[in-house]
Amino acid sequence: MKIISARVIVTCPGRNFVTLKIETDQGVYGIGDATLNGRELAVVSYLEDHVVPTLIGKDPRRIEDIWQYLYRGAYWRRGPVTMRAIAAVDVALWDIKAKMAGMPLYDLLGGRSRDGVMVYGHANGADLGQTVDAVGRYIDMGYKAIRAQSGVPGIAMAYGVGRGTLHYEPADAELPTETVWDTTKYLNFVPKLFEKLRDAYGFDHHLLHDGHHRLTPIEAGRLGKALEPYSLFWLEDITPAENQESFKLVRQHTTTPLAVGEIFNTIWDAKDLIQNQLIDYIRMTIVGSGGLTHLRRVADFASLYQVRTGCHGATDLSPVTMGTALHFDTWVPNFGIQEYMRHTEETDAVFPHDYRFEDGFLHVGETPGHGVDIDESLAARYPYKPAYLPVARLEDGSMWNW
Ligand code: GCO
Ligand code: MG
Repeated sequence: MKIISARVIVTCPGRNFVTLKIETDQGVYGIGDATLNGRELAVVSYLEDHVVPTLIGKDPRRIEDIWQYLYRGAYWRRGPVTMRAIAAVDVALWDIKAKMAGMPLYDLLGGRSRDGVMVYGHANGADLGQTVDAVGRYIDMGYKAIRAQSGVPGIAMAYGVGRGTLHYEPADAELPTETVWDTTKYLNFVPKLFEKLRDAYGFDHHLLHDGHHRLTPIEAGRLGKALEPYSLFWLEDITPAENQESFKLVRQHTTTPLAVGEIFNTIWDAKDLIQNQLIDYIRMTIVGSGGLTHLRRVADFASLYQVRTGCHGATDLSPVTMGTALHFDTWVPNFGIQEYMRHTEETDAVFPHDYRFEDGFLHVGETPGHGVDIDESLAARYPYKPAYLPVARLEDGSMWNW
């Protein structure tokens, strides 16, 4: 069996997606996601100029060998561009293998560990009252777990606050929008938000919050401690994690569970955090972390330390990543939760898929492979549009973390 072609498809049905389609001499094809929000074309070039030529003629069944070839063979290891390109190839090959086996991907991975995948949705509002209402709407839709982000008094454009009710899309400008950040205002506000949410809805639902890398470790510890009475499912990316050791400081001060990892690319970004039990959930997902081949190693390693998974699932990860992640989630023994930001109808039409939401859970279908396809003629109707994530500055003009 041989790979006869590998093509990169770029489409923008409301937002940009990069997809790799690998075709074989036996008529079976596989699809992988390679989207890197705001830096899409770098991955397109990496794939087209440096990866695709090496794939032609290879045996697509040799997933592990091809992974090692692309990882070791580049000499330059790791990084978001490289690992997304590897992920796209890897997922397309798993898709092919599962189709050849006539199995849904979760079966090939080892079979079901659960009936459904608990997901959390994004509730956000421009102020406290709107956010409380938004959480109520998610409860009405049947969600068991909800992430709450709110506009903060005195901060003009807080992270996580969208314009619509269901679809939040931060990469919306041809050049990065500049936002202004103030930690004091944020720290004074967030505990009030969760106090109100627990007053309004009680303790039966899981509540989550994303700090989006804004705090220093000691500020993160303070916030975690202040939120303890409201029993969060997790506090996410509460401080940057380039220095993994800095989470020791956060941990010393709070029992609020911690989640991190959406910007990690390999196990090396998370090794110290996991083996020192400095986090509770690892947020790496398929597209960001070299595909299934690498992510399942991360999950196995994490299981030794009772760290559970919590795959990143924002809209900048295409339905291909969502579908593949759901197969992974259905199998992985140390599953925690799956993020689920709904894609727009336009995106769903370009990527037909068989996963479905019901009562707070997502369910994979039984289609052989990962169950997500791409409608190429529809995709061609939406050409690439440059779109950047915002940046953040402090009130005095210094650059900060968005
Ligand atoms: C999340 C993330 C996203 C990111 C986005 C960047 O928790 O879902 O923080 O909202 O900001 O993926 O492209
Ligand atoms: Mg996040």
